[in-house]
Amino acid sequence: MTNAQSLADLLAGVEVIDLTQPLSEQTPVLKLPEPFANTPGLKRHEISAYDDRGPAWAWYWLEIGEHVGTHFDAPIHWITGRDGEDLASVPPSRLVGPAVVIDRSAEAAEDPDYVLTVDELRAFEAEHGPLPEGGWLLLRTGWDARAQDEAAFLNANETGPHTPGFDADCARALAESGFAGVGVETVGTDAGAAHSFEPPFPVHHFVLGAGKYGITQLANLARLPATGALLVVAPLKLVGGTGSPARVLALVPRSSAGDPG
Ligand code: 23J
Ligand code: MN
Repeated sequence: MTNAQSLADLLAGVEVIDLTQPLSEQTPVLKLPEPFANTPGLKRHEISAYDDRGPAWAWYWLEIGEHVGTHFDAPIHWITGRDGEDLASVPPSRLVGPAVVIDRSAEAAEDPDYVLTVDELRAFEAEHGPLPEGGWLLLRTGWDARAQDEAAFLNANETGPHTPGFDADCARALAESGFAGVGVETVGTDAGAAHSFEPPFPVHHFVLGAGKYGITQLANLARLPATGALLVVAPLKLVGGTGSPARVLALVPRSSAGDPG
């Protein structure tokens, strides 16, 4: 490829898959136990709606936590990454990279507390090659099917939330790899029971502590090949931001995109 025209030509062979959940007042948000503070979800306030306040225009101002819906976690979100990047410091080249998809939807359907282990990660790498440098590890669990139903999505009972994720050793191993970040279908990158893991919230602890990133509440991972997709994630360039709702797209060669639905 030698010029811009050839890059445009390449796009003809590419399908763009939206990995973003719709964002609305109904979007489920994380619920941490007492005594921790929780994030507000989305609230919209009308500025004008083609009325006296603005006869030809409609617009709103938003009230929303940084960590709501399909969103990006920056290193400074966690105490282990506090000296790392805020949203505005993330280099744009880190926001585009190859994605690998580990499908554990069958396991998560059997056990909502299913967590990926280092052995399973190594087995995946033996079959598909090592996690790509600067790339993204996406964990498919089938949890996206629950994303419009907060109770089913958070799946909490008297013992707390029960959603799939990674165990602490796997989170540590991920932090030591050359990849850019980890993406999940659940409300956070950590498993629902991860408040009781050692250390607590190990994906946040190790992955953000290593200067890597998280992406949550992904959709449509079933449509991606195990390897070969290119991920584009676009959080706000918020100065001092710890996280942000993001549009997440995957570019997939037309021949390897899975069937919709
Ligand atoms: C704060 C504390 C625990 C967790 C989270 C935030 C998230 O999941 C998040 O959105 O970063 S688990
Ligand atoms: Mn977050």
